[in-house]
Amino acid sequence: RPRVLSGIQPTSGSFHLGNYLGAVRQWVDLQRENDAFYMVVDLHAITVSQDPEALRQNTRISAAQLLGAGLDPEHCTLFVQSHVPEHAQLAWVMNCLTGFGEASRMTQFKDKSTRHGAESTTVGLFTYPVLMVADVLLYQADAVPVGEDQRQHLELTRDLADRFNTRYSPTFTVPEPYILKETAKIQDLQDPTAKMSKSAASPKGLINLLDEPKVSAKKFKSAVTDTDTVVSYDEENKAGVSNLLRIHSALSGQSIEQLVEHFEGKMYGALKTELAELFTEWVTPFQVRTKTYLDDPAELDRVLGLGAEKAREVASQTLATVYDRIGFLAPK
Ligand code: AQP
Repeated sequence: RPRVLSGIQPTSGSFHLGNYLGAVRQWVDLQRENDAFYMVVDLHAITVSQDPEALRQNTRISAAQLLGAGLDPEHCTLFVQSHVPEHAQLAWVMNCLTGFGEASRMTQFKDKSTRHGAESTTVGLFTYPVLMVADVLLYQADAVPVGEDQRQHLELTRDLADRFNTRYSPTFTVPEPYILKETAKIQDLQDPTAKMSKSAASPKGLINLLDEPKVSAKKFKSAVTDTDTVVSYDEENKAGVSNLLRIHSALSGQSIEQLVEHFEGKMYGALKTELAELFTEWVTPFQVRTKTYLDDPAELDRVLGLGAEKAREVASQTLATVYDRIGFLAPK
């Protein structure tokens, strides 16, 4: 079976709708037909400053949301990145194969370091993409389900896998991105030219999955659109409406064409109201399921413990091969 791997940061407790539609939903769909490894990437989270207690709690909340979204530990391996030390170990090796200029071209680093300012930009944030390279290559993943914002990091992953394979000998599977066009980039509801992100300029643009559904419904209803009145799909001139249509389509399963027909003669308000209802219908049971896992921390820890064990079996083998290929003396 093909291998898939992906991860999500435990940085803010609640996942947002972009995380879910862009990534997590695909993880759920892929878990049955693939050998799937999914993780909460706490090593990535500390590239920006984290409160220790909040990080621990958010790691649990993240794992609970993944289970609430439909990951089934019987069908996938779910674990916490720091439970598998090989991630940090392979990242060091990969750091030593990455050009400084090559790493400097990562646009997400440029964006984030500008946002944080030079003083609070860490070297960890700079090498974050290389840690991601290690995450993927450790598991010999064939496909990596992520949102569009991760495409460049996956290109780097492919380049470094090739480089290692050429310099030493074929060792790593060169992975393919798995990015679904329709949901690759969910936009901010207040600024539809920007991607929905936890570091949004205005909290009104961000749909948090663990917020009261009423709060999110209100945000959908006050989403920024345009001065036209016809519901139609046009990413360039009607970015807001197009974003709402894509979210609707993802949640309802109807195609954009069907939706445009359905909203013919209706105003933007009808689209927003329907979307708020659809979201509430989906998110309410999601929240209930997430809460059951959060209320049973012993079970959650058991699932994560088993996941880490399964992950280490694969990761330790890859790392041993890598150490051997690069010429590290084996300990006796
Ligand atoms: N707006 C989005 N549309 C589609 N996919 C998205 N992803 C994130 N935002 C969108 C995808 O979600 C997965 C997890 O990403 P992450 O761990 O980087 O989560 P995050 O830090 O919460 O992402 P943000 O909100 O974008 O935060 P910033 O900008 O502060 O880092 C990934 O597969 C990602 O592509």
